[in-house]
Parts: sequence; C-alpha cells; structure tokens
Amino acid sequence: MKKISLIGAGNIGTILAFSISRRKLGDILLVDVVDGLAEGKCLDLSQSLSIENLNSEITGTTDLSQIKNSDAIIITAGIARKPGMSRDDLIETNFSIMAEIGTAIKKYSPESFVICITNPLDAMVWSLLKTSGLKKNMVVGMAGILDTARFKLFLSHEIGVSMDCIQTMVLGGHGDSMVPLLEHTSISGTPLKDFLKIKKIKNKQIQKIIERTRNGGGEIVSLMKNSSAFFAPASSAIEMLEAFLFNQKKLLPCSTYLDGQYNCKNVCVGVPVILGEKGVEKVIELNLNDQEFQDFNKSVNSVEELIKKCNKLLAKLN
Ligand code: TXD
Repeated sequence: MKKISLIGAGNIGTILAFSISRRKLGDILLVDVVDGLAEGKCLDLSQSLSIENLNSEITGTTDLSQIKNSDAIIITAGIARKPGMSRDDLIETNFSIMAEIGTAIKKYSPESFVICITNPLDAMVWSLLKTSGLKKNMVVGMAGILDTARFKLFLSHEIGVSMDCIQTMVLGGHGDSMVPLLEHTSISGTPLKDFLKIKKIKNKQIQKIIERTRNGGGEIVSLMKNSSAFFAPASSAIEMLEAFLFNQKKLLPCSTYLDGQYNCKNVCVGVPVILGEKGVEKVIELNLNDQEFQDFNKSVNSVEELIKKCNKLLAKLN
C-alpha cells in the first residue's frame, strides 16, 4: 500500500481522505494542528470501511513526524479566506505554516511527491520548495485544473454543450489575473472562434465567463460566508495524485517551478505540465499569442510580488 499523508484536516483534507479511501489509493495519514480533529475524523472514516468492503489504514494525528516515508503528501493546512479577503491576505500566516511543514518534509519524508493546495497558491508552492529542499519536479500546486473546470462549466452552460466536449486550459497564477486560453479552447476539436462565427456564443458572454472564472473562488466564499470551495478543489488534487501514483503522464495545468521556461525564472506559476511517476516530468511551452503572452506575464508579475514577500519571510527564518 502507498502511504498518502494529508496535512490539514479541514474541508478539503476531509474530502480528500474520503475520496482516497473510496478509490483505494493507499493508507492515509491525516494531520492537523487542532487536537483531536484529525484523530476523530479518521476514527469515523475507519468505521465506514467495513460497510463498504474497504480495507486500509487511516490514522489521525497532530504529530508531523508521522509523515515519515510518505509516497505522496497533499497540503491544505492554513487559514482560508473569509468574505472580503483576497487570497493574498493569507500570506504571512500561511507562509509560516508552509515553512513548518517544509522543514518536516525535509526531515521525515524527503523522497515524497508533494501537492500544495493552500493559498496564495503559487507563492506557497515556492515556499514549500525552498523550505523542504525537495527537487523542483516533486513539488507542485493545484489550481489550474480547478480554474479550468470552472471555465468549462460556465462555457458549457452558455453554449449548451456537455462539459466533456470542451477542451481548454487556464494558466498563470491562481488569482484575479489567471489566463483562460481562448485560442486553445475547442469544442470536440472545433475552435471556440468558429462557435463565435455561427453565433452560438458572443464575445461579450465569453468576457463575462472569464470574469466569473477569475472570481470563481470568491463567488463561492461570498455564498458560503465561512468557507471556501472544497469539492472541486479535492477532485482536482485527486486527478494530480492519480497521475503520479499510476504514472499516467497526463498533461495538466499545474503550478510548477519555472527555470527559464516561458521566460520566467525562480517563480512558481500555472503552466501545462506532464505529470507521471517522476512528478512534473516536463513543462510544455505553448505557443501563446501576443494577448495571451501579455496576460500571462501580468499574472506572473503579481505572483512575483508575493514571492518577494515570501523571500523576505524566508530570510528572517534563516
Ligand atoms: O485552488 C486552490 N488551490 C484552492 C485553495 C481552492 C480552494 C481553497 N484553497 C485553499 O486551500 C484555502 O484558501 C486554504 O488555504 C486551503 C485549505 O482549504 P480548506 O477549505 O480545507 O480550509 P480549512 O477547512 O480551514 O482547513 C485548514 C485546516 C484546518 O483544519 C486547520 O486547523 C489546519 O488546516 N491547520 C494545520 N494543520 C496542520 N499543521 C498546521 N500548522 C496547520 N495550521 C492550520
């Protein structure tokens, strides 16, 4: 059995534990700083196994050292957004949590594949990479799959086609300047612009959908008030986890460390990558058009501002 550690037993961590147990992906360790929270949830989840003819080890703890020798680690620990807060408002608190977790990974589980979900996403992936000392292909952030799924949902409603028929990708930072790639969007192989020509959708509607996608997380926070999205983020992370565990070589938009690709250096941001047993096996450099490239650079600039803040916090630690 693979060992999968989930750090953070809040909304997303809980759904991850449930999904991983149902998909039989491995033994689960759930860690949370709140005393009894992870233990209680794991006891409950363990008691559900025999009813569903399942069998795995599910352990809850507050002790980070128990992540020892994990195959994969998914991190959701941190504080989440409240209405009116931006993802970036979380930076100081969540940086110090990433530093604590990164240090534990370095000590107890330096060979694992790490998926970060905590916001502000791209800056947290960067912080984990720096504090864990893991190779750059082994730390990756989940956001692009979720943003793409939101974009697909809204497009499918507007055009009146099934989501399964839509191919598209959202790149850049997980923030207000994320970049849906219109030129790379197609419906069963037919470019989106052909649907514009036959008036199945108007430019104005597409712009509205882009705005709604960019505000997709905020829309949910303002509805639920006390929590951010959790079902779709968990599904997105499971897709990444399975790509790693089963060496699927899936091409997915993920936040990864760029070292010259897309003219970016020392930054983590959402780009298409191939995910397999070696983690990020390749970064795919798409031919972006001028507008897409401009938007992507704008998004990278805003991530770089956050990374600068993390770099200062990192310097204070050392
Ligand atoms: O696309 C994306 N990447 C995202 C990210 C989409 C949705 C939500 N996104 C972010 O994920 C969100 O802004 C948060 O930063 C994380 C986790 O979201 P979740 O909804 O699961 O947050 P919760 O329910 O508040 O859970 C966080 C848990 C909570 O139980 C804390 O007690 C725990 O993290 N926590 C810790 N656990 C272990 N170790 C430490 N240090 C710690 N600090 C807090």
